[in-house]
Amino acid sequence: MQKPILILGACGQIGTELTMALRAKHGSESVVASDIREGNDTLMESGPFELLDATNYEAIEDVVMHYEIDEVYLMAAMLSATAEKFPMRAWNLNMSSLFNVLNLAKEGKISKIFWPSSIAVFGPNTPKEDTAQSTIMEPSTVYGISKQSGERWCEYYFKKFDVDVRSVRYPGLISWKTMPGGGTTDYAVEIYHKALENQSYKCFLGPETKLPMMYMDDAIRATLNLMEADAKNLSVRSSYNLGSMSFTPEDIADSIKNHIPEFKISYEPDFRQQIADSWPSSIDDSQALKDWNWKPEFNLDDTTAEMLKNLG
Ligand code: AKB
Repeated sequence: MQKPILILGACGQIGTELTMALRAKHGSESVVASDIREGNDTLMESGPFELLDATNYEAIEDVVMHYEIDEVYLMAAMLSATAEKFPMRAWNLNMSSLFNVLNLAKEGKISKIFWPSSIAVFGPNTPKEDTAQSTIMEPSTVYGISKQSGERWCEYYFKKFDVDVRSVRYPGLISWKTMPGGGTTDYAVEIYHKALENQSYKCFLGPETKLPMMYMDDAIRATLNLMEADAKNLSVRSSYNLGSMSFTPEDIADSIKNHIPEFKISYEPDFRQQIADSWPSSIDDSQALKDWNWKPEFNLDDTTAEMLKNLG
């Protein structure tokens, strides 16, 4: 039987779907959702929920003890675009929440952690195409700096204290159930909403900005597979590169036009262009394939069909 799981940041874009997937797999009562705010009705009504601030160690510890939590998924974070506006708040949230769960594991109060990293750990000096698992990493964003530091700490806690922490570097994630908030790749979700509402979208990135992206179902499957993998097969304890598709705003617009021929895209790049320009265009995820058999299933056209069907 699955020992109880806690999700911190369960009401966000990834947290919502991850909670539902874990509840479907292990039973609702074994999966405690938590967030600093309430989430959608499906999430709130399908199992236990706690209002919880991921930066508050004692509050997390109380919930861990109360439910006898064994595994924690830390999904609370401030993403790239918002983090540029509030650097200290982003650093505080992203780092103190991570230390809280790492220290709970170090003290033997929980036994397994999932913590998401991001393609934002790479920077302008990183080779852009097929970016390798280990390469130049000089992130130029607040968010990227916090994720890269987080990766170092995860590996450190694994090596020094035998903490079973597992991580993937998510690319931009595309989903229809919950909106993303504060990311640079959010355009690839907004565009589907606007295509259905107005048949037009003004993109905050330029037409040729190619970024690694992934449909949410693939991201959830990757997360569950990594958490179930045999520990002895895992050679990376910082964070695994995770690849799927790469496309530009022009490509996604073309894919939408196959369904909505009158769709029009225009471009007005803002400060997020510089963030996107510092990130890779495509990812080499061969280590994830080798260690835990990672294979994506959705390409851009599959994603477009799913998004328009479910939002329409
Ligand atoms: C963001 O755009 O900040 C995130 C990410 C790539 O980690 N979606």
